[in-house]
Formats: sequence, C-alpha cells, structure tokens
Amino acid sequence: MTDLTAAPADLMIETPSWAYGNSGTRFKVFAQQGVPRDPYEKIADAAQVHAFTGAAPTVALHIPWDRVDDYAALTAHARSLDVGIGAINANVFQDDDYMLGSVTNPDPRVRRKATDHLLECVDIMDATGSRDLKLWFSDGTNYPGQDDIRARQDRLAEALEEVYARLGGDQRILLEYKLFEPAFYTMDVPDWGTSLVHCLALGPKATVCVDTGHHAPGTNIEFIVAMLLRAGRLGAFDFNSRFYADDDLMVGAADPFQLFRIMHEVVRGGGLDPATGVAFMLDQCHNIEPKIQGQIRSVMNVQEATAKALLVDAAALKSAQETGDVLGANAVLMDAYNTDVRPLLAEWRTAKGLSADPIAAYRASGYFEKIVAERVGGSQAGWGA
Ligand code: AOS
Ligand code: ZN
Ligand code: ZN
Repeated sequence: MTDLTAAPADLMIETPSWAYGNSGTRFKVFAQQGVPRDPYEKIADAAQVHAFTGAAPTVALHIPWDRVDDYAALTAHARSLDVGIGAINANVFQDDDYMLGSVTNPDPRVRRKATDHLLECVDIMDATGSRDLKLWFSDGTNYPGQDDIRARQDRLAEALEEVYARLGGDQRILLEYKLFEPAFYTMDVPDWGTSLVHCLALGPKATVCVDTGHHAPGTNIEFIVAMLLRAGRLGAFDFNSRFYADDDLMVGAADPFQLFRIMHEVVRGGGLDPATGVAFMLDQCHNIEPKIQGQIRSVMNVQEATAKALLVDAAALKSAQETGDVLGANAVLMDAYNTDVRPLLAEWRTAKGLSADPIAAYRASGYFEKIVAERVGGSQAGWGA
C-alpha cells in the first residue's frame, strides 16, 4: 500500500487567472460580486486557493487578458502572496485579423502578427521566470475546400519552429489540441496525434497539453495519457470536466471515475514525479458558482482522484493481469476507486497545518466579504467579450 501521507499532497496544481474573472457563455456573462479588477487581484485570489489547500502554488497568466506594464512587479506581487506565476497562455483568437486563422492564416501579414504575439509571450516568460508557453490555436476551417489542409500544417510548423528557436534553455512549449470549436470542419490541431507530430518535429522542449474537455464523447483519455507518458511528451493537463462539449466545468464533477482512471495512468507512467515534467493545471470557468471556492473544490477533486490512484495495489494488479484474472484485475482498480479517501486527505491537511476542510475554512475566513466590499466593477475573464 502506498504511503498516502506524502504523495497526493505533493501534487501541485496550477490555477488559471481567468477562472477568477467573470465568465459565461455566448448567451450571457453573469457578473459576480467581488471579482478581480486586474491581474494583481486575480493573483491575490489564486493565493487564497493556495493558502487553504497548500497545493496550488502557481497561477497561469493569459496574454493579453493579464497584460501589465511591469511583469517583474507582478511577479514580485505573486511572491509576496506566497505564489508564483506559472504558464503563460497566448491568445491568437480574439482579434478580427484572425477570422481565417492566426499562424495558419493564408495571409502572411496575419501570420507574422500572430507569431510576433507568441514571441512576445516568451519575452514575458523571461520576465516572470515561467517555464511553460501554452499554445492553443483556434485556427481551422468551417467548410470543405475553404483552405488547403496541408498548407495550413506547413504554416503552423513554420510558426512553431520560430517560437521554439526563441525558447530559453528551461522553457517549453505546451501544444494544446481541441477537436472542434470555434472551427467546425477542421481544427488545425484537433487531436493528440497532430500535436505530438509537431512536438516530435520541434524537439524535446515541445510537449502535448491534454485538456480533458477537448475530445469526442467516449474518447479514452487515459489511453492518450499512457501513450504520451510513454513517449515522454505529456507536458501538461488542462483539467476540467464536461457533459457535452468544452464545458469547462469543475474537474471531477462530471465523471470522477474518468479522472481516477487518468490519474491511475499518471501514477503508472511516473507522471507524479516532478522530474517527468507534467504540469497539472486547471482550465475552468465558474459561470454560476463562486470562483475561489470552485477552484478550491477542483484542487480537492484532483487530490481525491490522485489519492485513490495511489491506493491501487500495484503488485496485486500486476499479478492479476499476468495470470489473466480479468475480474481480479478490475476488482483491484475498483477497490481503490471505491475507497473513501476524504478522511486520509483531511489527516494530511491537518498534519501540514492546513484546515481539514478547506472550503469551510475559506468561507469562515471573511475573504469573500472583504473583496465584495473592496472591489466594485470586476472584470470579465476574457471569454464572450
Ligand atoms: C480553449 O478551448 C482552450 O481550452 C484554452 O486552453 C483556454 O481555455 C484558453 O486559451 C484560455 O486561456
Ligand atoms: Zn485548455
Ligand atoms: Zn477549452
């Protein structure tokens, strides 16, 4: 049996700055009370998630949503609140120029503009000390024949090469894929295979980001995780959960069993070892629930799935698999999944000097009442602007 007092807790989860801002759907963005008015306040909210969970020490930024004049000052602000700045997320999807694509646009002027933005993001990483540049491209086509599928891949490769060449020694590209939306016929990076092919061509500092909401229904995500870990190219997760499409709901809310299966493959593939380089990030929007609590709950959901995955009796599983004991092997997994790990995690938190119940502790802290009083006119996360 694995020692539960250490491992799930050592898993560190990055929260996204945009989770703290107002968000919604194409139909309505609901303004909530107390939401941050600038990147400094988003980082302050992220620091609350870390303070109450002890497991969310970094916050991802999104450029331009989090553009500031002085990134060194923003980084110092984060440090003063006991958190750090994590991945820099580029945005080449919210400009009129990008209607037909960004780095894959048929117009070289637009491609240049998009690539320059990606290079600017690396400059920002230099200032914040960030390791990861997360690239998600909305690029694609809506109609057969609209553009040359192969030429778009060539343009993508060209832009990625230029950005890759600009990376510092410890910096990486995380190339995220998405099946559909906003493009409905072809996305230029629709799946993990396309992302992996580009990463392999680029070199070892290019890895795949698996956003759990970016697959066709029924896709076996843990298989993808196993394959990418095996290839040494699983760079990151964007965790969230979905019922229908890219719902960006709280991770573990729609299908906790899937999250457990994913974390089982992470454990199996050594992905909890920081040396493997897997970044565990949340990519969520809290459209109707309180945002800081939504992030705390999400961190706890990942911890619970991880704790269960660590409970899998590896020796018993191997033995059952090798002897062809189908039901026995399945039972080993299900025993772990069906274990209530909440008391164990509560014990771990107490041992670390944290509250056993982070949500209750946050609610009792008065932070929410304070930001409601102090902040008027909080900003939108960026979506649906
Ligand atoms: C978009 O669907 C992707 O999930 C992106 O990772 C992300 O949500 C967006 O770029 C915000 O940073
Ligand atoms: Zn994502
Ligand atoms: Zn998404």
